[in-house]
Amino acid sequence: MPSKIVWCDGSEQENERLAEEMLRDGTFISLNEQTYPSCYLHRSNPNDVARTEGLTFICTSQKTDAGPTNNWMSPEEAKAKVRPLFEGAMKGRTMYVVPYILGPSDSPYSKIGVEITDSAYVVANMRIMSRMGKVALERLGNSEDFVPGLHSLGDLQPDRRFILHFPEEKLIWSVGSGYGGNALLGKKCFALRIASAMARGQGWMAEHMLILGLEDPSGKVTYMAAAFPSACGKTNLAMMVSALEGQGYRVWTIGDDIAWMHVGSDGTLRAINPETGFFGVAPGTNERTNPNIMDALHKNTIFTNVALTSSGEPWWEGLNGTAPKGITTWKGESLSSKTAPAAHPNSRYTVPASQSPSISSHFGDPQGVPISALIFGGRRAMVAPLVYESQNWQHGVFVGSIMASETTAAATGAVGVTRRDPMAMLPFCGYNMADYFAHWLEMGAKLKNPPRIYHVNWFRRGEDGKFLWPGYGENVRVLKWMLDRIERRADATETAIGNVPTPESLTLDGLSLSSQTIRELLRVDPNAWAEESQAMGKFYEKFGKRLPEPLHQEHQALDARLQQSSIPVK
Ligand code: GTP
Ligand code: SPV
Ligand code: MN
Repeated sequence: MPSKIVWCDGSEQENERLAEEMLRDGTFISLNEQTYPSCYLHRSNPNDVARTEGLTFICTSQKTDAGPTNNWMSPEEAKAKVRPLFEGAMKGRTMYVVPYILGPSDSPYSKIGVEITDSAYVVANMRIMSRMGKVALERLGNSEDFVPGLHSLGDLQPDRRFILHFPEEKLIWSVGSGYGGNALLGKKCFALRIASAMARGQGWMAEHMLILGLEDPSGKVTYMAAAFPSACGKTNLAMMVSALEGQGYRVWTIGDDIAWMHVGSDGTLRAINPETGFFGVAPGTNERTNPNIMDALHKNTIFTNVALTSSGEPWWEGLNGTAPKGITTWKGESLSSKTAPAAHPNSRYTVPASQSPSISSHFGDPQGVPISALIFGGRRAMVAPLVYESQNWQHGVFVGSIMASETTAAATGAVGVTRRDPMAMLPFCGYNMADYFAHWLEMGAKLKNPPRIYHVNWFRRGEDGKFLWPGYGENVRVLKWMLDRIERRADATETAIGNVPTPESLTLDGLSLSSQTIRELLRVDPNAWAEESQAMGKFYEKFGKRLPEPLHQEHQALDARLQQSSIPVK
């Protein structure tokens, strides 16, 4: 029952009008017009600051089709429960109709969604994150082939918040949240949860992956896609300024969060980025860690839940030293030991991808880019080495399926708890994860030259608790090793878990790492991995008979290799 309905065309004028309205009603706070033109700060409700995985449901007629890692309700129960929350929810508000394309507008791999929302903030974000408005309606034409998404802020109370997915009818309902992946329905809800279920049926893949191109000194670009869990380094890796630029290695960005991958007519795996913007983590972002985004963030950017300096500029922990005097926290309070941190740990910027100096000339390529390497990774203080290579596709799928990572502020709940997060898709797989593993195995068989599969960990810590690896732009050294492996130039040591670089095979010149640190970074401890293997077994048990047999076999083979290499400790 909205008081007004607005069909969004995505135009500049519409965007300006919405911004003015939001400045008037306090949804937007203007930023310094000299240093941050057309940039705004939004403060979300303090109870609505991250994805809420506990309130996110996959609604399939059979519970087993959602699988043991998803929350489930039957479609009937879900609709009966949540429909009342939508009744009259838009009274006195404007309802926006937001048509959008995921993927390049001329790509055969792109898909259309229509989000209905009562949040102007959501509209402004969707305009940056997708090809929104007229362009989408034009592509849709008379077709009914689009994914409808119904969104309302409701009353923003967590006990009346639900993020519902109906993969069988390709439908999304979201109520009670205005934040990120809960509310920008094109992102996690469509481009990952609904799309992963569609992709399974149609023989393609929708993954929580960045896409980058690594240029070598000859100018050749090799494309890689990497799945790390939320707030574990995708944006930073995708946009890095390479520490080996002097040697001719550069990184180009195609995407920072989601990859849709198809088998091309030439039998290669081709990836497109369904999005057009970056919804990135602000804390920790600075001139050293991500100079490209720092460059991009100075215009046309929406900041959410960052702090505000007295000169009207955005600020967050890890930007530059300690908080400047007179700063206002993300909640609008003055900063003190009681109100710290100044920026919410999951504060974010929404910025057009085109504004990054690192954007690839193939960003909008309708055919996507050919992927030569897939990379899995997590945040592990211990156990996982800097990098290792799987033996083949099946082993690589096993490596992805047993990924684990420490939880971050990107979702509500405890931070720093190690959990299994297969392929970084635990919160995003729209169907039974055992079937998802089977789909991965099947995709390998369809590829003429399947990409090599790697695992990385930038977050291993030393005895002093500090990160052993400098990370960020230095991560290019690990990408270069992968490239050298693909081109059969680099050595590796076979271990129980996979191939680990020999210290000499890594390009480490210009880095002052002791040989002891390098050894520690690359160390595979059979005892620690034996424990890890038990945890994998427990995780696999959840799936019962549905778990594909090849993964059981890979797990047994790992155990056998570990037994050979370990010195038993009592
Ligand atoms: P989502 O947008 O939530 O999917 O996250 P993401 O995977 O894109 O994570 P992002 O690149 O935004 O990084 C999240 C946090 O990890 C930031 O605070 C970064 O500063 C930090 N980080 C990223 N890369 C590295 C790295 O190589 N080393 C270390 N130590 N920290 C990193
Ligand atoms: C993530 O949590 O993985 C994100 C941010 O990319 S959100 O869009 O809020 O899900
Ligand atoms: Mn993400």
